[in-house]
Amino acid sequence: MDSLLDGLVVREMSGFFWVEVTDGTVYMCRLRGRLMEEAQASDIAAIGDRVKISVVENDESGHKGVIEWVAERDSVLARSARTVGNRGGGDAEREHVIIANADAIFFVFAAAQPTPNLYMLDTMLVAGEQAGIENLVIVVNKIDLEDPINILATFEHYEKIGYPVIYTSAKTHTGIDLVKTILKGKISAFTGPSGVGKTSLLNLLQPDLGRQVKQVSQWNAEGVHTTRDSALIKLDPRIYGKNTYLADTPGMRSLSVYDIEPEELDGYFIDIAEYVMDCRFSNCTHTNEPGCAVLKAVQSGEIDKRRYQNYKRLRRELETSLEAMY
Ligand SMILES: Nc1nc2c(ncn2[C@@H]2O[C@H](COP(=O)(O)OP(=O)(O)O)[C@@H](O)[C@H]2O)c(=O)[nH]1
Ligand SMILES: [Mg+2]
Ligand SMILES: [Zn+2]
Repeated sequence: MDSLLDGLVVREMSGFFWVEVTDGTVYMCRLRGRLMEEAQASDIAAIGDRVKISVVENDESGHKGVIEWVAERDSVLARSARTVGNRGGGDAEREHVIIANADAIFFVFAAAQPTPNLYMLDTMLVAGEQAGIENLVIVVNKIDLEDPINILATFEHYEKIGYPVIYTSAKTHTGIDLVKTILKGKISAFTGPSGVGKTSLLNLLQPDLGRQVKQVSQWNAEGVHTTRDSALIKLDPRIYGKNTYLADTPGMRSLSVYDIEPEELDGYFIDIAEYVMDCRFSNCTHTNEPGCAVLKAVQSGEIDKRRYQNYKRLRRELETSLEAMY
């Protein structure tokens, strides 16, 4: 066999994968059958995967190849998907990869209009922690609409526990350069509720980028998985240098937690996780147990009360959805 080329999956649609190789050529690829033989609990390839391909065609009529090998993933942002045929290995659900190897997620909220939903933010941060994504960045947009004192009262705490917070206004062009700096050389994704200014911000990062990132829904009204088209948009190398990509994938739109046991949730609240080892009982739920180090830290103000309330609320939701399954 000819030598294989190293590449990055930059687009996937209907079982085809577009792979950008080192010299910049994009090959339209399918998966080597051998890769699909075993029952898979996860997608074999997804946007962001680093792969090796063999070349089938490389001339004026086109660039075609076959994905022969997929590298182990550094991070996996996933959601559940219904099993189709035998691909889930018999399980009711399998992992559908929204994006592999993302380096950063920007969680965009508005300082006002709409009022920030911190429960949604905390839930999304849990999803990002579970995915193993290194840079979880909070963007607070529309700072022109709210008193700075109120904005800080809402978001300053996140900086204290270790999440970068960038304050922006797409209207006055504040904070955009900071976002640009973080994007450089990374694979990133934007998410957040509608109306917070994502499209406006993307258009400031690169002309027309907001229109390109559509994040169309991949689920029809019955909740059934429909044909999906996910892509990594290569950002302008003159601004961002080489190897800077922004994800355009429908899965980012409704980012939520999936496949987390209630007992492991505390590990994904990074401020709560620090105290868990000091609880008297190893199965402590941090709600009413004696000797709970988390409760003590909430009472002393070391853990933010709102974060703790959201931990309890999300934990109850995870428990309820488990009960519904059995
Ligand atoms: N005052 C103000 N309005 C903004 C800002 N960013 C976006 N908007 C407005 O908020 C609305 C929603 O913005 P859009 O980019 O479509 O939000 P998306 O739904 O998150 O993509 C539009 O009317 C924008 O003009 C901002 O920083 N300040
Ligand atoms: Mg939009
Ligand atoms: Zn506890």
